[in-house]
Amino acid sequence: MIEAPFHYQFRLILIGDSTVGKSTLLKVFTTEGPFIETIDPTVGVDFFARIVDIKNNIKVKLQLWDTAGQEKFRSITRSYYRNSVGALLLYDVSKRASFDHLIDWLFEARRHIEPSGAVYQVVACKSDLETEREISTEEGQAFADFHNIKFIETSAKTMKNVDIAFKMIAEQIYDKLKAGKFKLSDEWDGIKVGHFGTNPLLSPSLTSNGNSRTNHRTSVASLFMKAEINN
Ligand SMILES: Nc1nc2c(ncn2[C@@H]2O[C@H](COP(=O)(O)OP(=O)(O)OP(=O)(O)O)[C@@H](O)[C@H]2O)c(=O)[nH]1
Ligand SMILES: [Mg+2]
Repeated sequence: MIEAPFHYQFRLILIGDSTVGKSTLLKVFTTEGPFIETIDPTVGVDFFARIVDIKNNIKVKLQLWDTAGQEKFRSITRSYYRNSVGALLLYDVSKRASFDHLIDWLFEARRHIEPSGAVYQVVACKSDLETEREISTEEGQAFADFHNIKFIETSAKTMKNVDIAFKMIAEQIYDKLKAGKFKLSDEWDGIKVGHFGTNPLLSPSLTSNGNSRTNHRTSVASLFMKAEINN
């Protein structure tokens, strides 16, 4: 299968307590399939991908690493931080503990993501659970403001802000890239120049055409083994 063209590939990692909704958000984002209520905790890490259109007609392939929130997988998931250019920090608006732990997730990511300079974004999940809500929008926003990172509230169930959440972090990374804040190299997987073959930052006249998009999800059995070997 020929892959649809894209200008850049960004590698992102999703972190947060178990059951906040990381895998569900990724499933509805990458398949645009309906929300299905399931209990299926991630084992180690899982991988998703989707091409999104962002500003300036730029197409970005998002490589999305879904980590297990359960403590017992922590040593495996840690090995996936290093090459990321962005991290999404997720909490469940109906679970106070998941919000309280966000600071630990932020420190954990800052400690392990190399090189530094990665973009962080807070994503509040399950905004449809209005009657069970324990964290207000204002409180979530205040946390993000304090740490100087962006905030968005989502629901995988209603699809509220799902696409926007991913485009938002992609645009922040793109803006930093444009501002010369990232140094691309073969040794770093955080940002890769894509199949258009030309760096649009060097060739501003390049515009995208068509509306092609790829969605795919890869089994991670082999990646999982690799993670164990790395540890
Ligand atoms: N009401 C509601 N429930 C959701 C939403 N997103 C996820 N859930 C439910 O929350 C539970 C946990 O979702 P997961 O996506 O498996 O959570 P996770 O963060 O991937 O958990 P780990 O893999 O253990 O780290 C499941 O029962 C989902 O159906 C949402 O937007 N609204
Ligand atoms: Mg999961």
